[in-house]
Amino acid sequence: MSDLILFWHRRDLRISDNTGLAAARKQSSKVVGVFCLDPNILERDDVAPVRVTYMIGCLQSLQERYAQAGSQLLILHGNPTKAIPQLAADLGAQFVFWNWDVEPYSQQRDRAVIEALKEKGIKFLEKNWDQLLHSPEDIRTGSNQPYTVYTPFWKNWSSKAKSTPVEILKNVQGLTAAEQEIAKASGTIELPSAKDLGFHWDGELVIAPGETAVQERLEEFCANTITEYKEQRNFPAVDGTSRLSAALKFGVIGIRSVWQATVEALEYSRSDETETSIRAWQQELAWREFYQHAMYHFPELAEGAFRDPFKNFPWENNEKHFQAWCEGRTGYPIVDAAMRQMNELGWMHNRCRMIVANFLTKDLLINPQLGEKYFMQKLIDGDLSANNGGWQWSASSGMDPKPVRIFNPASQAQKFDSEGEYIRQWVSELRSVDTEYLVTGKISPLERQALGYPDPIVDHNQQQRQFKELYQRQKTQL
Ligand code: FAD
Ligand code: FO1
Repeated sequence: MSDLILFWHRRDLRISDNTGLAAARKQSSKVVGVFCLDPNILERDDVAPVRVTYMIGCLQSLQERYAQAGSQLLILHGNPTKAIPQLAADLGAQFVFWNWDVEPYSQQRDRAVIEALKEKGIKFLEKNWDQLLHSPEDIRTGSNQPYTVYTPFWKNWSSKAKSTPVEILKNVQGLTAAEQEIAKASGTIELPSAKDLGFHWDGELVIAPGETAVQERLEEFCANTITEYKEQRNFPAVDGTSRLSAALKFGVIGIRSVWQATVEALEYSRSDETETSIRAWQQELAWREFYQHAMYHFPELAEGAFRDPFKNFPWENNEKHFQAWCEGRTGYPIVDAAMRQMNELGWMHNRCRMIVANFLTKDLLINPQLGEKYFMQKLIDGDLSANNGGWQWSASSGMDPKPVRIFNPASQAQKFDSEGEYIRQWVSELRSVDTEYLVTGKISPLERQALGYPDPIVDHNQQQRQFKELYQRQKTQL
């Protein structure tokens, strides 16, 4: 057995500020990376081509980073519970290190890998958290329970000291030529393209793959946009948010580095407004952790509604309505603009995610799980915990104490796209409509017909009443 440590990357596609990787380097001067293309994930029907395209781009860049550091990133394609222990055994690795994740599938996969490693007498790193500033075990209520409400979670989470970034991988030894042959015989392959894997995305990516692009984006965001985040974050026509979500999902940047950037921005801040804005952005990072902790402690969230009234809710699930929603042809301009943005860009503004999710559940009376899945099929940042959290929040089926929240699409557009800029950008057939009618959606049937834009598929007021009635009925049946 050599002093080789195999480092298994999954959603930490970087060599800088990676706690598990830094621990491996501390223990040995010979560290080799591996990523396993996993059919259990890639063959699911909720994987977005844009997301895999971004992931493969990040892996390409990660291979270059490993080469610069003196080592290699190996690629496997197969079930990781077999392929990872086999490769480690064939290479005579002493240890396999990886960073822990919160998702139910990851728990099951990692336990199986641990069993196989134990059988082969290969050691592993115990539960190392890297993608979170605080592990799910560390943030608990006074009575030692996981939080189910965000505000007290935030109070506790934000009061705790945060770690600073760990050292980048450097001056490390990789495999010898002979060992590379062994790795090949053990199943390592050249990195395929996303297309080779059956994922076609020819559109742009909202963020370029790889560590350098994310670091630049973060720097730029903290130097300019963050100071007005609180004001600007709700306007979908404004580029007022970081667009770092895909990088955070795949760990292309370390969360400690992101946090440190906010701390430095706070040090430079010269006004209460700026400080409030930076804190508002920090709160979004805390939402990310809140939902990940929730998924870790309550994996049943992934299966459906958390609150009882929504467990057997009589959703209408009208297929035509669902299709119209997916395609951005509901006849509600703000909803359609948002859906078209996601279909074309693989990303949607947060305000619009809330609007369309609310519309699907409370106006179309469609099961939020259908919308949740559609989002996963389209988003570059599609992430089980954040997506499920966002959908459960919007459907009022989650942990949120406020029972029923109804959004009026017209008032949302009046408030957040008052000039109709966003709607015009994404619903081009409505470009010539007067702003007042565009935003409120009060466009006559004749004009709609002339412009090739559909009539509203439902009546908001009527649907809202129906939703409330159904909800009351569900509550009284409990
Ligand atoms: P910024 O405003 O710059 O926020 C910074 C980071 O904080 C984000 O990159 C993200 O990592 C995190 N964050 C921000 N808001 C939230 C939130 N509400 N919940 C959890 N984390 C948050 N986010 C995803 O990353 N993946 C998803 O699949 C996803 N699905 C969503 C579905 C619905 C129905 C809703 C309402 C929200 C969803 N979100 C999801 C949260 C949020 O919309 C996106 O994180 C955000 O729009 C990404 O843009 P940004 O990076 O510019 O965000
Ligand atoms: N992780 C992997 O280890 N192998 C993959 O092939 C893989 C594909 C993938 C595709 C879409 C996506 O959103 C994530 C993907 N991931 C992949 C990362 C995944 O989030 C983590 O492996 C989780 O730990 C799984 O629970």
